[in-house]
Amino acid sequence: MMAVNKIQSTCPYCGVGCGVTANKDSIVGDKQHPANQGALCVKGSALKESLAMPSRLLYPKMKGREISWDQASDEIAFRIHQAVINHGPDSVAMYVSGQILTEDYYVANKLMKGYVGSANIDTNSRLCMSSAVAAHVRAFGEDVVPVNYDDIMHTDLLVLVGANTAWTHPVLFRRIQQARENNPELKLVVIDPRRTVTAEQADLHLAIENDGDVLLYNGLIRFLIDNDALNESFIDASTEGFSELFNEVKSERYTLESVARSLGLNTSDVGTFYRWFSNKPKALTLFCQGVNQSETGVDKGNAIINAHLACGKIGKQGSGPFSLTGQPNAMGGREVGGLANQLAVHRGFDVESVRLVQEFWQSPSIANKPGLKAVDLFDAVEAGKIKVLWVMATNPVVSLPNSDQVRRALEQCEFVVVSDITEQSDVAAYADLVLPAAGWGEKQGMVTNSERRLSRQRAFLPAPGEAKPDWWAITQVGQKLCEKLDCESGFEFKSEADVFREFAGLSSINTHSHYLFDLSKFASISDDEYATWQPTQWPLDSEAPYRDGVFSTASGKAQFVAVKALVEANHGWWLNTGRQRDQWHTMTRTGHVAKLAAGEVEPTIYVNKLSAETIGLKEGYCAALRSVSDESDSCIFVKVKFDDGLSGKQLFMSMHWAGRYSAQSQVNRTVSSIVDPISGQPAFKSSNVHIAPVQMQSFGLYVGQERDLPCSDYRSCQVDDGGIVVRFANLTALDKSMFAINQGEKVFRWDLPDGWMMVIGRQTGNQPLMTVTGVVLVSPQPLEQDYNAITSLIGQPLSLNSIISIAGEKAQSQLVCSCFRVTDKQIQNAIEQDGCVTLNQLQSKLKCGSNCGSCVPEVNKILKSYQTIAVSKA
Ligand SMILES: Nc1nc2c(c(=O)[nH]1)N[C@H]1C(S)=C(S)[C@@H](COP(=O)(O)OP(=O)(O)OC[C@H]3O[C@@H](n4cnc5c(=O)[nH]c(N)nc54)[C@H](O)[C@@H]3O)O[C@H]1N2
Ligand SMILES: Nc1nc2c(c(=O)[nH]1)N[C@H]1C(S)=C(S)[C@@H](COP(=O)(O)OP(=O)(O)OC[C@H]3O[C@@H](n4cnc5c(=O)[nH]c(N)nc54)[C@H](O)[C@@H]3O)O[C@H]1N2
Ligand code: SF4
Ligand SMILES: [Mo]
Repeated sequence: MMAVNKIQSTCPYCGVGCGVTANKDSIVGDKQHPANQGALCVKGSALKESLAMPSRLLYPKMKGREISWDQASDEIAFRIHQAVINHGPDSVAMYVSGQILTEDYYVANKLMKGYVGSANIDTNSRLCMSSAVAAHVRAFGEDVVPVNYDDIMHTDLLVLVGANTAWTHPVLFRRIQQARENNPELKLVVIDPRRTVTAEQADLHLAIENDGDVLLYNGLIRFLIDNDALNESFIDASTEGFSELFNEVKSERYTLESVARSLGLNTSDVGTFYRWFSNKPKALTLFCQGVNQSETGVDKGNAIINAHLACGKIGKQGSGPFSLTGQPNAMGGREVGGLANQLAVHRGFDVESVRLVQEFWQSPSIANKPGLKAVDLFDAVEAGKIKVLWVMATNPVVSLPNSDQVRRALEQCEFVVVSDITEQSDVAAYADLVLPAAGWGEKQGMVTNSERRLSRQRAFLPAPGEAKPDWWAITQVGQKLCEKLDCESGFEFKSEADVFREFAGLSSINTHSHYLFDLSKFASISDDEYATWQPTQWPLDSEAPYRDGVFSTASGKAQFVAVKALVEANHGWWLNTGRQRDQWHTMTRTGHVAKLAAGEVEPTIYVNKLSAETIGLKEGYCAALRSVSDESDSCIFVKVKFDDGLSGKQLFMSMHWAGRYSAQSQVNRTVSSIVDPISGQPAFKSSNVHIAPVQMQSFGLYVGQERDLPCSDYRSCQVDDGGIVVRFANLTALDKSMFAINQGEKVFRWDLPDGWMMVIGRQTGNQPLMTVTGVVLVSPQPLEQDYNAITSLIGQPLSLNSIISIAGEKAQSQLVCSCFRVTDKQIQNAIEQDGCVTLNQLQSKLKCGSNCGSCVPEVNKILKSYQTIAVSKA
């Protein structure tokens, strides 16, 4: 039976935009929501645990001192006004996020562009979607994703390019698996230099060279030409610019053999992909950060779109290029105009658009040229050109490239405001003024997902302390700024619904234009209609965009872009970065959830075993990683793990490590800030780096309750049930005396064959035995002890014998299923000893993968490895 007062809301993580039903006791998938029909991935199903967040920011604070909202908004409005008067509008900037709601985004954009009068408002979507946005604008004349999720069920070929969808958009991947079960003829191709869990599921994996995508896709155009497979009637009727592309792909480098050779692939594999794309009646290409986060990100996007245009596989059910959105409201931000190079509602800075927007806003000023893109914006902060910076719902100290530069920039900026839900975000440390934001579950508004569907996030919890929705905070500042500017206030919104109505109203400037984005029908919806809003897709009047073959350009024709492949071979080590299955970005929302923290437990660099051995890297030991570029001399220490899904000199590291979990090993300290020249999106997936083994003298493990530990050269912290697990390593030997003992504690220390151990106990109540509060192990070798076993001792009566035996247990397993904490070892045992041969059998025995299903690909992989052994033995 459904618990009472369940509220329909939307998951705050990825751009799939799954619906949830929630109250304070439970959060489950919403069966009615078209994006997920009840399914949730591991992050979505851990939402309830994530809400119990330590260190919530509760009050506005100015340099550490609590102040009122009135004082805070006074101060911000004053600082903005002074900066504008003394240094001009461009000395003020906002850096916002694809995780704020449409209403937040709308008022932020209005404040900056209409009242400060500068387009220096950029967003972390610059790091995420800006290449795809630019590719859409070049090809279609507007930032439009021309497909729906449901197309997955109606296609014959699915191509995933630079997307580890099984981990990053898991509920959508589940739909892909469903489509394959329904239609065994459906083929799945994955194009990724890494053999990911997603790639392992594919019919064909093309492990291309880094950034080889444009070459591969231009080769496809060449193949279509050579095999008379172009859709000439579509090209003639609905496109322009094919002849330039034709001229480009005439070059010998685009022949099938030449492409395969350059990309290190088999000619037959490339040929298979080309034939499938050409012969299958329908094809969908899903692409994500392996495409966008590149020096040639925009060109890659257009290379993919070119292929769909050349075959006419676009604007039809089951076909089209599908840019997967990263964040829950990256799409809503794009609709509002939250990128520095957009004005509002899909409009740019042409004279007509600037006039229409200002007329609608009746604002005292209007930005009439693009503002600074994220990387340039922080350069300007460092150069002292930005005097007031307001950062909202993003953690740029971790997520921007060359992040030590970002730290320097923030340190010397005159006035930094940070709106966050926690004081522990890395950026909050640099704020002069912090504003407590109401978080997910406490705030409400609209989000738009990858398939252009607007859904509501709804509040089901009270906001703690004086935390307030971000839109409200902006209106407070907006109202006070208007007083100073002596103009009519443009910020008299009483509710989210008020903001949404105005935003929808602004989109009426697109009604009789070639722009598709138009929500003006909702300009006067009632509060009640807004409150009961059900997921709604735009364009409102058709099933999907461009079904009539008419695009958003002035001519109505889609544009081919004659993209050129790079001819650079990289001979050094290169660093690919991205996501882990169970963490969200900079860990502020997921690092404290024990079941999500158990996936990747420390900052790890993945490397092919053979390549590693050539330079003396050993598994479990530390490596030193640094950028080869001159701009950064930061070096980070990381743990080495072998991964045979990486070849050659490719390294992989996750982007997540940050803050209390491991600020010192945060990967972007070594990622250089090379960007795509058109979109300004950083090339996070291909930094040139140095890597070398580093000789640590001691390795340590602490399991127990929070406490101060000695400084370490390498250190990470994993939150586990009932305590923390700290892993550390030092360039010098660690002595027992370096561990401080707190009052009331008793400590037992003794030597082990290889190192030493320390158990910390405390007398609780009138228990006869002490209770274990912590265990420290230190050794000159990497520790392989099973932290799970040690964790089980914490809080138990102190018995030295059991501690010694448990501390000797070696960990040999890797967590596979986070929901039920099932390891690979347990799955192997179930196969070997209990004879499980199918997923169903494993699930009835261990439950693995039977809750959210995110680990099913990994479970299947283990099953498959046994089937392979069986086949090869037969
Ligand atoms: N678990 C989890 N899920 C998330 C997020 C999260 O933090 N955690 N974040 C969300 C967000 S904001 C985003 S943007 C998405 C990102 O989702 P994805 O883009 O799917 O994830 P990434 O791991 O960033 O990178 C995808 C793949 O690009 C590959 N790649 C690298 N270089 C190249 C190349 O030159 N060519 C090609 N073809 N591929 C290349 C990498 O090997 C990697 O496997 O995930 C969303 N979902
Ligand atoms: N090396 C490398 N770097 C990358 C990437 C990569 O693949 N590799 N990917 C890039 C991509 S695609 C992305 S999207 C970015 C993401 O990077 P960020 O946006 O920097 O990461 P988050 O951790 O999501 O930051 C969100 C912040 O907002 C806070 N917050 C949460 N809810 C609210 C709220 O309601 N209001 C307010 N005001 N604050 C809130 C959180 O506590 C957190 O501090 O990272 C980019 N950086
Ligand atoms: S796939 Fe997972 S993270 Fe993404 S919206 Fe759905 S439940 Fe949330
Ligand atoms: Mo993203």
